[in-house]
Amino acid sequence: MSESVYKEMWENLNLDIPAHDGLLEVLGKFYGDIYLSQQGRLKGAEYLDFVLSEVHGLRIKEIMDQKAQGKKVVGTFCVFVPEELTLAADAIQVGLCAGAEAGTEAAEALVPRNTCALIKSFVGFKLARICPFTESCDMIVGETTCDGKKKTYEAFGDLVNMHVMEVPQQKNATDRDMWKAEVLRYKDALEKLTGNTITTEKLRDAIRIVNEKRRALQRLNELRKATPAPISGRDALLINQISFYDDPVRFTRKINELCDELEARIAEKQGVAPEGTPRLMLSGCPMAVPNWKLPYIIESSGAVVVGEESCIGTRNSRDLVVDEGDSLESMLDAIADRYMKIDCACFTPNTEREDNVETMAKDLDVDGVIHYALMFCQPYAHEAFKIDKTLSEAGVPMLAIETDYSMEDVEQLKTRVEAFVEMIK
Ligand code: BJ8
Repeated sequence: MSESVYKEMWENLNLDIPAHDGLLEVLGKFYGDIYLSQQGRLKGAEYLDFVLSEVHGLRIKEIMDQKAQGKKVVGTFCVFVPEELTLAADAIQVGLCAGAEAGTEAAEALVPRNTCALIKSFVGFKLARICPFTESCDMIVGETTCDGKKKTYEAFGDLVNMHVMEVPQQKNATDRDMWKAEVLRYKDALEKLTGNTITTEKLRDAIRIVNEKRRALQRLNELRKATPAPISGRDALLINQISFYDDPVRFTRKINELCDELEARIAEKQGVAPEGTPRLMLSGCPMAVPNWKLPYIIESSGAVVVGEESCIGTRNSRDLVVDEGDSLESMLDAIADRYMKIDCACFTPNTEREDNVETMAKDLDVDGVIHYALMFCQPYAHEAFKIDKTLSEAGVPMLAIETDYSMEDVEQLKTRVEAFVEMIK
């Protein structure tokens, strides 16, 4: 990324330029070590490399150009925010990554120290002024999922223009009614922000765009059932991460091209790791860019990751909005229903997740599951016990890991992962 070309844009976004330069340098090195060092990558991975190399450059420029034409930008932290509505309001939706340690000291003046790394990261990125996506947002949407997030939004709301969606904790009829009301309240907030009306036609087009994006991700997941594994877990994770901030139509086209290449590779029995390499699945908390630590450790310990049961993974792509166009009211209902199926650990009870993990482990024919919880994340740490029980009854070994974004525990994690891989071989 040519810094001189974009420096003025970053300055206009009020970024802390020296701190931002430092972040890009670390990110570039990290990406080189973890991604560019891989052997036998797909040609389609050039798209991933390009998007990553231009993540704070060309993509931000595109967004700023669209903003100059009157478009609004909406930032999100959670897969509960219906992208269909955002697009139907002619706005741009971006996931705000929150996958790296940044501005931690400043963040800890706003949230307790024993808060998960993801929350500290988005607060830290804002306070340190190093994320051009955050700075380009006209509205940031939070949600009442875990306690850490919902209490943080109270303080975060003093720093940015926030809209908080109330997400139910259970899935009874009354919860669904409340969620539908929240979907409508979000629609109103978008219409107010953009000055645009969400019409039947616009919502129909938006649903189709987002469904197509999810279909491309579903196609990718399907292809990952092949043996030998045709794509690394690292690249597949990156695809899921990019799905949150690249243009959705371009993303869909590129991922479908990449899937064409995967199909050819599978037909020739080619893979990224030899047949017989232990196949592992990740399950748990989302891994936001550039949180590639655990997949890298796993794939340098003699195993390959073939699935991610997470919000930056199948939890975001599993379900489509079933109504692609009858009436505004029926599409809004279909959106409410689709998002109520999300099996986030913030729900109680959350037996769907146990069923989904078991089904996915069987479908992908995995040799084991690594359950990943961020330190201080109560919902996923609790569910690790249930997932372990479900998997052990299904005969699938599981390793539970709790970690954060620091590199201090890499050696210790590597030892545990290597022992697990050895055990399941
Ligand atoms: S739908 S998983 S994206 S809430 S790791 S901040 S839960 S303490 S991220 Fe999530 Fe939406 Fe659920 Fe998905 Fe809290 Fe846990 Fe931190 Fe978390």
